[in-house]
Amino acid sequence: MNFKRLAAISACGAILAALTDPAAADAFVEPPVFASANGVLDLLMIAKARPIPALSLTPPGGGAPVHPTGWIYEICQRAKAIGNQCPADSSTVAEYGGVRLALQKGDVLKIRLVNQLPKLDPSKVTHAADPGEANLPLNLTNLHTHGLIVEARAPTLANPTFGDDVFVQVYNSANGTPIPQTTHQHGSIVKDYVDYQIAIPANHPSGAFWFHPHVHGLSLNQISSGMAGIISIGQAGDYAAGDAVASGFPGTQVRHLILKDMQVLAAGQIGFDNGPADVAEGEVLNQEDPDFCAQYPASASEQRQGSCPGLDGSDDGGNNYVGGRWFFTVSGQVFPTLRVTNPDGELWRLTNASGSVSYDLQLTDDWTQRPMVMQLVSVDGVSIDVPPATALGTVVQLGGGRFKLAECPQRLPVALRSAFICVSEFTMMPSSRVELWVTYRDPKLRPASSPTGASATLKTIGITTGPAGDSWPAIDLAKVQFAQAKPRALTNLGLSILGDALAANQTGGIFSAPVPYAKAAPLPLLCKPLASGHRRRIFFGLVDYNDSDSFGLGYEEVDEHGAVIPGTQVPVSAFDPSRNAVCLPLGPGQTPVHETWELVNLATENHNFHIHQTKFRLVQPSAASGSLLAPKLNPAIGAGVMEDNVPLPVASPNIQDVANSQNGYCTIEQWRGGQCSSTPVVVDIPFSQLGEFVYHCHILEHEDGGMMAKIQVVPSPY
Ligand SMILES: [Cu+2]
Repeated sequence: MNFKRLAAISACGAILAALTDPAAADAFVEPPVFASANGVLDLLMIAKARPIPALSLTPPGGGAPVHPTGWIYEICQRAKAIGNQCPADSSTVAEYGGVRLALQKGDVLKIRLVNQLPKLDPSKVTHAADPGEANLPLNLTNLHTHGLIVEARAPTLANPTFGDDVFVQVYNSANGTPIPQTTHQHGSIVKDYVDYQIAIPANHPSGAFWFHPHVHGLSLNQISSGMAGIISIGQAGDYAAGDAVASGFPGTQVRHLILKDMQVLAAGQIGFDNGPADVAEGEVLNQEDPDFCAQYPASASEQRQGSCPGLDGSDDGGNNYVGGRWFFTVSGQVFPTLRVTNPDGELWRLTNASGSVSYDLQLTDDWTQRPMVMQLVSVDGVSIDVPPATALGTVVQLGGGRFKLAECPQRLPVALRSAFICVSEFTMMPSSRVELWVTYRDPKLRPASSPTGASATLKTIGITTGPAGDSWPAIDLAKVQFAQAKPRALTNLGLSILGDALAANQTGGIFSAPVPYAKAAPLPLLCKPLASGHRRRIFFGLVDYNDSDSFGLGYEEVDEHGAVIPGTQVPVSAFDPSRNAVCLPLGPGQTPVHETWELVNLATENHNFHIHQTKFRLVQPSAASGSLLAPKLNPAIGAGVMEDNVPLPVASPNIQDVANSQNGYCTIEQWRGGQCSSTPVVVDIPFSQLGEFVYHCHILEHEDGGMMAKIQVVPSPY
């Protein structure tokens, strides 16, 4: 009784909000698409500053709203460009929300990236005093194709373009000349523009990936200012079909939800790492502060539709953000409305393109206030392969503990390759992607026609990343209206998934087949295969536990009994691009090589491990060979879930020092001595792409702060 009354009030509230809040009427618009043709997508992308009309701040004294100036990509087809400029017509896109680059397997992605970013106020640049980082105020940039399994190719005389190489630095010469750095030089320095040529392997998985800048020290600034877009390879129909009709799920029913956030300041004075500095009305705080807003609304009357109000944190030693606003957009829109009208539902591709924010997402039914159930289709761009007999606990482990599983409707007596995996909540740390099939469901969770007025709210319910971590706010991100009246044509209970996670590991798949472009070459000095049975162990910690910003990674190699190999140990150290933390060759005949890595979190805050140019699988060293968690993947059993980023659970110290005097971080010695317990996350990583690349924490505050290391994969000598 009470329940129904509450529901009525809340539905009424929603209608009121729709009438009074013009943003609520905003129908969701798909990101603009640049699609390849005849095997090539050739673009000009100009990184530049631009006001964002969708975001506005009303000055406290009234007056015209102020739009923050973000950094965006102006993009056009290269064939239409005039030199390094895009034409001033509708074929040029320059949106904050991000575009989608639609590619097919076997395509070549060509991008000329031009840097026209503004020079930065050195007093507001955080890492410019770090080794080798004196040039950061010049706002150099570059590009990384996150999640793509492609070569990290450096230029040669024969081909002066770059592959997916994060070590190139593009300077805007209008901002001044970079000062040569004697230490930690990050790689090639180029002026004004750079040409990328990224070949997508013919056996690359279909799915959802993204691109963003990757300059060490400025990644957070540039991504939180808006610089990111998404990449799709192939079609959703390549791996997903309705369970009623065996034809691919239509691309017209796929939505691309790019999650970005931006902290917009009111005029005043803000404390930066280098001290206090004046900020203008509408200025963007591109070193994000998790304490910009209160984590939860102060009262039930505080509506957080796509934003939250700045908080006065000065009593706790923080900044006063009153008058400012923290925006959380979906593909560039503040609290858009998604109308789900097709009776067979929609496939949602979500990308966390925020710099440091973690989201804990739910789709909450507006009547019942309960999380709705959605079918999990892919994780980090690769469709899952979970055979029906898989235990649910195993599924959670495979997904890195990111999902809250929900009951699924009974599966039909048909031979679906992958079980229905249903989720009601999913955590997305920075860079994470997920694909979900969304449709209205009846109380038995079966897909059903939606009653008139059925709606839901896509929201992040707020998440704290451990005792020493950050508190990310609760925000309503989008309104969802269901109008699914007609009979379903493709689906009975869900989508049938033929996961690329499996295909990638089968004969001919990218993690199985010889690497076509790799040619035998002598091994460089200090580069050798990891001995059979050995594992690499990576520590996530602080270089100096007295300094909470001194993020770094440590390293050691262990044998099959867990004993550390003498001479391999590297203490927790900040990123040094001049030295390889890891170097390995491909296998004989230029075949992909699998390695087992142990990821040890020394912190009482979560980190988010990410590695370039590949995907990995969570494993359990003790799992039986018939399990999806077995250290060695058996394609006859299944491939489970392949990820490119995974949250690392927090350490639990049993000594007070860690919280009291070590900024919440254990030392390697304390972990080894048992004063700090932290169960390693163990992953099986296939290496199939050559080049110099990185692994790092994808919380960009941590990455920019040094929690990154370099790895090189070279050809096999035979
Ligand atoms: Cu981290």
